[in-house]
Amino acid sequence: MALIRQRKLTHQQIRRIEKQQKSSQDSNDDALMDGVVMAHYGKQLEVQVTSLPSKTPEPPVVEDGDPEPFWQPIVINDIWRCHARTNLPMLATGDNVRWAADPNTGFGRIEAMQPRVSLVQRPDRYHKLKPVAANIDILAIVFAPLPAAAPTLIDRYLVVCHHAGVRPLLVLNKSDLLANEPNTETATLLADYAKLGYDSVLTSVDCPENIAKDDPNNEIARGLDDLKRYIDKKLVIFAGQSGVGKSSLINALLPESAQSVNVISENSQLGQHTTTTSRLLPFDPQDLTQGGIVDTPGIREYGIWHLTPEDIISGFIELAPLAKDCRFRDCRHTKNSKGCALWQAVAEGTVLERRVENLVTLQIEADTKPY
Ligand SMILES: Nc1nc2c(ncn2[C@@H]2O[C@H](COP(=O)(O)OP(=O)(O)OP(=O)(O)O)[C@@H](O)[C@H]2O)c(=O)[nH]1
Ligand SMILES: [Mg+2]
Ligand SMILES: [Zn+2]
Repeated sequence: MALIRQRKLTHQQIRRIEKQQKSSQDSNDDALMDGVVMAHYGKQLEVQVTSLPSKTPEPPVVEDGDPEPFWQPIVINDIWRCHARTNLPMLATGDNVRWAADPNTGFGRIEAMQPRVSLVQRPDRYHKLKPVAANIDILAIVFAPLPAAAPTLIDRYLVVCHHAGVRPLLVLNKSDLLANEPNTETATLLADYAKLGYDSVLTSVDCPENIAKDDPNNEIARGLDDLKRYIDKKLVIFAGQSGVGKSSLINALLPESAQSVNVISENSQLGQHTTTTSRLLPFDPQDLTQGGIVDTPGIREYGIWHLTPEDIISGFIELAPLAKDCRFRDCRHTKNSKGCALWQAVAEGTVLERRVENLVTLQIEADTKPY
């Protein structure tokens, strides 16, 4: 049908239509620019300007005596309140977007989402999967000698990382507590994960005076610098149980200036700062390529209901390749499972018993979905 109708048009008509379509496309494209989603407030988002539109909008000409109309110039690295086109997937902090700013209103409109390199998601309290943060490079799993580390929680985060496409980094904070009273349990825990091939670092925020801070051989004093090196130019999330020092670490890593945010369109009535789920705190607010920290309070209570038992075992990197040797294909890997290759490996001392136990616990949790 379309073909037949097209043939009835003269070549001249077709050319004219194409030209019209192209010019409207061009004027849209001219207004588009790159941006990064910095925070999320329900239907509104904050977007930082990371490139300027190819055609800068001209401010209106004001006649003598006329009141100055509202005009928000588009300036690189400014942050704008935006709405997103309704046909876009749900956007998250860290998303790279194409968007247009309207200087007459001070509001922007997100037109497109760029492909994501990673996506951390979690089920909300209605068990609907929500994006938490996009394009995260590293999830720092923070634990400490006090409150005592929970290996089950660490394993859970490792599964989450594996599934989200994010690299885990184990951070044993409050390492100053180890100096006076070596806590073998916590130190062993870190060593166990390092043996599995995970990156790990010892940190201390409250470095006591008796520890020589500038001694290059002092592992504890060096900790924050090691951490900085790992997360340099990266987008990072901090996760871990309450009281391990996530906020302390974040404060130590971010220069004062990065934490105050300057948001355009405060003139609007919609300036409520309440229900933010996560916010990107850049290491350098003038250059987002330097990376930063995505502060997400919600990540602590991380459910894994959206994952299948297969997803979960693939996050146990040393166990996943063994499972194919279990006698039964539907082996549940519980302690009394006949011919379970994982328990065989435990007996031989090549894998840790607690890892197999955690695997089973998490698989059962994923299998008994609450909905
Ligand atoms: N000794 C010691 N104490 C620390 C260190 N880092 C943090 N703390 C203390 O641990 C307590 C908890 O630190 P926070 O940074 O609030 O912990 P958090 O992980 O953000 O806790 P939530 O916000 O509840 O999840 C505070 O009293 C800090 O002063 C450290 O490296 N060594
Ligand atoms: Mg905190
Ligand atoms: Zn098995």
